[in-house]
Parts: sequence; structure tokens; C-alpha cells
Amino acid sequence: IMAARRLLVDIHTHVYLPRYANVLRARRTVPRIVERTNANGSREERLVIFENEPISGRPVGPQYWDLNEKLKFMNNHGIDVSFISSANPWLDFLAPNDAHSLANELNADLDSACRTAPKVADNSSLQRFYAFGLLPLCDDIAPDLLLESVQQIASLSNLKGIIMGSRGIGRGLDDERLEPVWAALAEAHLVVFLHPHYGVGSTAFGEKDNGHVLPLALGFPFETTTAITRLILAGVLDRHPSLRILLAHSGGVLPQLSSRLASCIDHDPVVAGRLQHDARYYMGRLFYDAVAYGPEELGFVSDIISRADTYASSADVGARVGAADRSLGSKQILFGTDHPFFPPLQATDKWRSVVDNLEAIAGVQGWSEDDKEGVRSGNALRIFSLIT
Ligand code: 5CU
Repeated sequence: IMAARRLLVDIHTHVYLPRYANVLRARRTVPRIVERTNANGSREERLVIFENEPISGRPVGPQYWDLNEKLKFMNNHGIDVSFISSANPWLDFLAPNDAHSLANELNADLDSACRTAPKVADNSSLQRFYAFGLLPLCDDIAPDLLLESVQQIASLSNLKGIIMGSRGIGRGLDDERLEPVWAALAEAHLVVFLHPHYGVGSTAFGEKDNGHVLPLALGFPFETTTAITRLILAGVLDRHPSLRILLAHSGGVLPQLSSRLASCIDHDPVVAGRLQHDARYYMGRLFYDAVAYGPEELGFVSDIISRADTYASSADVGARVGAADRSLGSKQILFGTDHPFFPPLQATDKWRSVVDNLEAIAGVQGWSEDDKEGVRSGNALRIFSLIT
């Protein structure tokens, strides 16, 4: 237990653990790691994780699986603590039994990596690593196996939540079969880190080769937006009031579209009848990473969180005027890097993606220094119960 100030805590940072990388190396279809020989005869590993991605994929190396490299990156960027999570596409592509046993092993690997990593300081109880575990989410797995994994993760003290994609067990996050899983996660106080992989809208991306730009800049955030919206519309947040969900990439476009969503629901009595609150209320039930790259975006997300409570019931409508208090909203936003993705193209001391996100936090109008410290560290330490 220690003071929350002047630390930097990264809650969005990934790893392909060695055990998982070996699974990808053994595969002959996507997702996979392939080895190729370059023109100069050198051998290189390439990661291919997206359907329709050229087999050349992208270069990968120890940054992706060696946690000593993660520590070097953290030291270089002044990051004290990282909440590491497996990177996409997790276990989505496996058969249920394989997913279940691999989830078990990877969760144990993660816990042990956190336990054996250094402390933040000699006199600190805080570790450099905590982690989000994995549920064996794959098509049509028996929910009981998911519940077993929730129990395993809850029993591993360095795992503070789970990372999850948008597919659930094949039918998305509004699938009734997931109901006991939400209940178990809420009961175990595990945070669900919701993260995209598949993208949404690729049929509108056209013929031009824009590399990974459209899938990552638009497809990823639209996927997160669709997934969390379906979960909200299915009443999951109403039925599980203590379920905590952290949205990747600052919630995609959900904050921007929340009033439009509310209006569309208002005009659809069937959907409206399923929900206890105006859609804007649920914006305050969520947590958001600060991986937005701009101060205006972070400020806007905090406004949307701040005003959420004024939509708790229609009787509160009058309270809405002037209700946006950025400071309040900042308490649900947490710094992240997305390491090892978005590496610099040329050798450089600091990664541009990290610097951009730190500058964005520093530059939000209306956030006090305390609010900014909160986003950089205090919020994470509070939400993950590492400070009292
Ligand atoms: O660059 C990418 O492909 C990615 C990815 O796959 N996952 C992620 O979290 N960020 C970027």
C-alpha cells in the first residue's frame, strides 16, 4: 500500500507470452507466426493475426514476448507499473478443450511473471507487473469451463481482471449464455478489459491499399463501440450493477454517439422497455483507457462520464444543465500505451505513441494536476485496489 502520486501506471500493454507465441508458431493458418529469410539471408519472424492480411504480416521480436523487454520499455518511459494483458486474438481460434487448458496455463504464467518481477521500489509493496487473465472464450465452449477459469483467475492474486474480445463464445456479448459469466466476474471483483480484434466496417474500406490504417483507426474502435452497445442493450449493466468494464481506446466512438444512441432507443419502445436508464447513464458505469492520442478527445470523454449520473432517472433531467464536470469524469480514465504495438519506425529514445498519450493527458483543459495524476496512476491503483 503506498501513495498514488507521481507514479505512472500503464493499464493497456500487451504480451504474447512465450507459451502462446509457440502456439502461433506451430500453426499453418492465421493467426500465426511465420519465419522468413530476408534478401541478405537473415531470418526473421513475422506476426500474421488478421484475416486478409498479407502473409508477410509484420516483424515481431522479443518486445512481443520477453517481459524483460517490457521492463526496459517501462524504465525508458518512466512507467512504474504495467497491467499486462495477452494480445489479440487471444484464444478465439481454438477448440474448447485446447482453449481451456491453454487459458489455465497462461493465467498461471502471468501470475508467476508478476510475482517474480521486481518491486517498484525496495520499500514498496507495489509490483512492476499485474495482469489481466484470459477466459477460454471460443465458439460454443461450455459456460461451466468459463466459470472455472473465473475462479482460477480470482484465486491468483496478481491477476486483477480479464481481457476479452468482442466475440464472446461466438455470438457476441449480448449472448444469454454469458449471463453466469458476468455474474461471476462481478462477484469476484474482476475488471473486464474489453478490447477489439476483428474490426467493423471493412466492406466500406475500399480498394486502395491503406495498410493497417483503416482497420486500426476505425475498425477497432467501431468494434468496441458495437460490442459494448450490444451488451448495454441486452441489459447486462442493469442486471450486474457491480460489473466493471474497462473500454480500450477510450471507448471507441461510444461517448461521441451516446446521445444519438439514447435518441434511437427512445424511438424504439421494444428496446427502450429492456433498459432501466437512458443510454447516457451507462457511460458513467464504464471505465476508459486514455489511449486517445489527443487532449480534446480525453476532455470530451470525461465530460460524457461526468454528466452520466444526471441521466440516472428522467426525474433528474433538470440537473443536467452545466452538469459536465470534467474533473469528475477524469476519475474513470486510465493511462495506457498499447505497447508493443505502434513501435517507432526509426530508432528513437521515446515512442511517439507513448509521448502523444502523455501529452494528451497533460493538455486536457479543465483537469487539475490532481486529475491528471489520477489518470496517470491514482485511478488505476484505486480501481484495482492497490491503494486504500
Ligand atoms: O497494431 C495492431 O495490430 C494492434 C493489435 O493488433 N492489437 C492492439 O491492441 N493494438 C494494435
